[in-house]
Amino acid sequence: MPEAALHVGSGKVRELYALDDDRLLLVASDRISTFDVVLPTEIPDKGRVLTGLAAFWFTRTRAICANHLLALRPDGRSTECRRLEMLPIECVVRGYLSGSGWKDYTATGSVCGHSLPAGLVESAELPEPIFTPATKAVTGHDENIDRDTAADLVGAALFEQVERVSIALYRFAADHARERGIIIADTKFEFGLDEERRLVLGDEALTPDSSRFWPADEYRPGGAQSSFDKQFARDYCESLGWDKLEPGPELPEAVVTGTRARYVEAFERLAEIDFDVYLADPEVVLR
Ligand code: Q0N
Repeated sequence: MPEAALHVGSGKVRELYALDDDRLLLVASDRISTFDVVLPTEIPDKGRVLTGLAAFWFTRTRAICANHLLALRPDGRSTECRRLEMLPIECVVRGYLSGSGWKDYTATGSVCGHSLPAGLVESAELPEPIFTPATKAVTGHDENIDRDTAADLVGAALFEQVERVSIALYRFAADHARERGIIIADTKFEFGLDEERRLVLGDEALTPDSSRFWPADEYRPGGAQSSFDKQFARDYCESLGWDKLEPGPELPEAVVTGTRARYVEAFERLAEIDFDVYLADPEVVLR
């Protein structure tokens, strides 16, 4: 916990503190959620894996879009960030048909105003990645919105820019990951504007918490896919017959160990850096 820093916000598994007028500290915990519920058992180093992976992507995507990362702290789970004026939309890109995208497609044949070919199956790869913005609904659940609604929220010019940049970021990361055996089915970006009103990528990007990661060698379109990172925890929770309401169940040691290994494996495959090397010197991901 940072000293002399005001807590300015929290997500389910991350905390945000003000360092000064211009800078925030984003701290990723080891908490894990399944079926939208945070479990009482932590996954050791999960926050470090996600922080390291986001910093890796921020470093490699700088030519596509500026980002808020200023510094990575020696604990490997905290990043100093530029304070931005955040846009009021969640910038989701989908390369595959899953989750609410699949649900909307089965109901209407389109997703956020993108009319898609008929006959697509669950988890099908889309002909092209699509930009499917959402808003944070009062319920805490994201709500898909159409292109006109999103353009009304941020302005037409900025909408065009976030759509183009989001798709470019997704293509870059999805291609990189696919070559290393991981399908990034979809991902969510959060952007803001700096003091010069330039577009800046914020939050945590291209991690398994902000994306759906699937093991490529198990990919079978026509149904739900297994999660690269959370499948052990999901399977265990399902085996209990838990009602998916608070509180979630404690995870046994074997599930914790297996889940930690999957997060570390995702980091090592994508960053091509030993996780122990990251722990010894987190700044390795910035080079
Ligand atoms: C901010 N959120 C959304 C972190 C993410 N660079 C920034 N400047 C100003 N505000 C924000 C950022 C960032 N990132 C982003 N809230 C404020 C969600 N939070 C939830 C808590 O963890």
